[in-house]
Amino acid sequence: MDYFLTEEQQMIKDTAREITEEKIIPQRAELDEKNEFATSIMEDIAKADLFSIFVPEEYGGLGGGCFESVLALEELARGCVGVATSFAASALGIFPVLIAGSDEMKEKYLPVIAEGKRWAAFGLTEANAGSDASGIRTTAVLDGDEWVLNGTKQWITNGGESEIYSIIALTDPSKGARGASIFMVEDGDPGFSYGKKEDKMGIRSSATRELIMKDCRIPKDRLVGRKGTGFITVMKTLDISRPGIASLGIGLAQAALDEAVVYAKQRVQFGKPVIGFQAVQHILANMAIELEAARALVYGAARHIDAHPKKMTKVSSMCKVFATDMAMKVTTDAVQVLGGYGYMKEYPVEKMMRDAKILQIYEGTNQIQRNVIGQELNKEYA
Ligand code: COS
Repeated sequence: MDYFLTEEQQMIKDTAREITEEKIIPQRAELDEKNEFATSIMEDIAKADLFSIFVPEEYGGLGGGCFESVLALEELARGCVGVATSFAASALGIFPVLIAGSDEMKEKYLPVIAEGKRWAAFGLTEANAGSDASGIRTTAVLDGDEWVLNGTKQWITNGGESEIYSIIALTDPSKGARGASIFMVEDGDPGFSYGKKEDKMGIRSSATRELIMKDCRIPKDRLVGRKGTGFITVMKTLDISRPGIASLGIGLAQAALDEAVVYAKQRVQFGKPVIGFQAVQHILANMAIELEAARALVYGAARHIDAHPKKMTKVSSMCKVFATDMAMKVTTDAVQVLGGYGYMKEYPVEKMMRDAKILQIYEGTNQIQRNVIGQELNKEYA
């Protein structure tokens, strides 16, 4: 379908697709097998200037919006959701600065993020605080001119690979969510270290590690925005980033559909290519319908968010749920179309199915998204 992209938007899409075809697809199976972070591909993405998409022009970026980011992410995810996740996680890590940081903080971090030479990461989740984001236990106490952070963050995408981390910590534990604040912690800060790299089902070319803060001391001015406003900034951050996860779903599903159609045209059974059988055609047709419906919703949501940044919560969650549930189904169907071959590592669809699962879990499970949508509907009809 024609989504009437501008010349610049088409250029972003084409640039990302070129990286997918030339760099990601040839390496993805090996990176997956070895559980290896795609450092050189991240460098290629930086050279192509894609890290700068969402950074305002005054800080050296392209000044694009949610829609432009979605276009790039979709194309990268066609190649590998692990790589696209690493790219997306850098944006997630720096969104708090964009949303609530001072001019000085923006000046310090945004140009280096736009260049793509340093990556960011987002430290919210803890062992006992996943869906219940306000249940975090990490604390930050002011001691003279420094904040002292203590706590452990779990399953942090880009952990150990990034140099810049936005960390959510309690500055007033008695106030729960209203006592949370965000801090920028940097690789090499005293008392800051990493846990072991996790061994995951999918997105294995992305790195997931613990972040450990033991009397981690950082300068006073690394507090993002005002003390006690961290939870709201976290919620806004997730609102902006969730369409990105949705777009990983559409890129991944597109790749799975492509594989399934090509295979179905080649595979001969009962004397003809299996695409000639209605049973297979219907599976493919449903994959295509659901994918295009998801793409239309994700693009529409991203454009809505760019136009109405104060009204993004519901559409953001809606597109995340719809596109990622779709990706799980479409990748599973692709394995079904390829049959025994689909189950083998020799073909890429088994990896696609493994990669799809995390999309329904991270950046807020799809059950949490439905809670958010329900709460928003409740407010709308009050
Ligand atoms: N934008 C701005 N503010 C928001 C907001 C949003 N989207 N959502 C909530 N808030 C505000 C509320 O208005 C409330 O403010 P006040 O304290 O001033 O009233 C505050 O944030 C707390 O909101 P709420 O009471 O709804 O918080 P809950 O603890 O009930 O949590 C959910 C709500 C479940 C939605 C939240 O915990 C969540 O998103 N969890 C999933 C987290 C996640 O995505 N984890 C994945 C790891 S991070 S990659």
